[in-house]
Amino acid sequence: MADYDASTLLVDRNLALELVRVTEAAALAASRWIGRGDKNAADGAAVDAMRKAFDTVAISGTVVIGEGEMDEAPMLYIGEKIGLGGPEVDIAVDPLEGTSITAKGGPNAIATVALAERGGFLHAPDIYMDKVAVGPGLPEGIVHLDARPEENLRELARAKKCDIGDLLVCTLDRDRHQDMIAACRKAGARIMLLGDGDVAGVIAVSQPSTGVDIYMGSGGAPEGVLAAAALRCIGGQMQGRLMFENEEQVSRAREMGVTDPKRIYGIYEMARGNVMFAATGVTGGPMLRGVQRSAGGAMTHSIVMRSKSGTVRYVEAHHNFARKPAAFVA
Ligand code: VTB
Ligand code: MG
Ligand code: MG
Repeated sequence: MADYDASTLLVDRNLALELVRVTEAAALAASRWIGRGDKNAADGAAVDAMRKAFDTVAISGTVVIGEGEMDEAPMLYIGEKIGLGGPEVDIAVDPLEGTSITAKGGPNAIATVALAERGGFLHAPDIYMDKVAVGPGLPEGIVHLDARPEENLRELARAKKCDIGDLLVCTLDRDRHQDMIAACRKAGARIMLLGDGDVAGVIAVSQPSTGVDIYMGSGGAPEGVLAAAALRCIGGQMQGRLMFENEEQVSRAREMGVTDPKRIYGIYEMARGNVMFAATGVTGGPMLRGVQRSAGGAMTHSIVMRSKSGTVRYVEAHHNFARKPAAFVA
């Protein structure tokens, strides 16, 4: 059992549940736009609602993974101070992870937030990150970003005492993954291709109910940090490497504190110290159900967890719009 200080514990615990309110608000707002073909409207609604919800949370937060730079994003931009006042924390947000999926009514869109002590998150620029992740309970270093897909699959199958054909790989359905997908298929593995949403894709490795054994491939770097925060809480291994496309991106990242552009980050280098993670389903997926709207209300399904205790909570909330403050009715 870990030592604890009762007052910090109370703050942490309450904060974790406050975070769910924040992701619920974003998911409820985005849910109005499911399948309506307008991804920007869905995203805007989620950002707006999440920003408002943060005003009621007792933190002195600084956004470090957000919606962009101050001059290009009106809200939740990098460096923005949020919260009612309280412990100094860093915040990573993706108010709607899966804008296109939401616009099409596809699966796996989530509203998500992570929180760390000051300086806890890698300040990931908005570029791609190459990622590999596996679930908890496996020998440390069992998979590696520099290993070929078939090597990672072989090692994973050996550790899980199964055939490669029993393994399910999850990745984004992108042309840039063609060679990796071909290598996995040649090795005999099965693949789940996602339209979008690699935060949920990476987290899936830690959840037996999803059937996913390994995540491979490149996606957004900010999404990589959010996924790392989640795995810090729930267990599992992940490596990430920023994928720079030009010198300008490299120097921009240097300004944000990235000293070695080729570095492979482990999970603790992306999300250090005590972290918390919350997500609410917008559209349904294997981990979270989507928002269900009905007359005068809605049901949301969320996950919230803390690295310190390792407790994972699923929260099913029934919202009664007639009794919610007007500002939070979406
Ligand atoms: C992924 C996915 C996101 O961006 O990170 C992806 O999880 C990466 O970019 O939902 P590409 O779409 O260019 O591959 C999103 O699709 C959007 O943030
Ligand atoms: Mg976003
Ligand atoms: Mg995103």
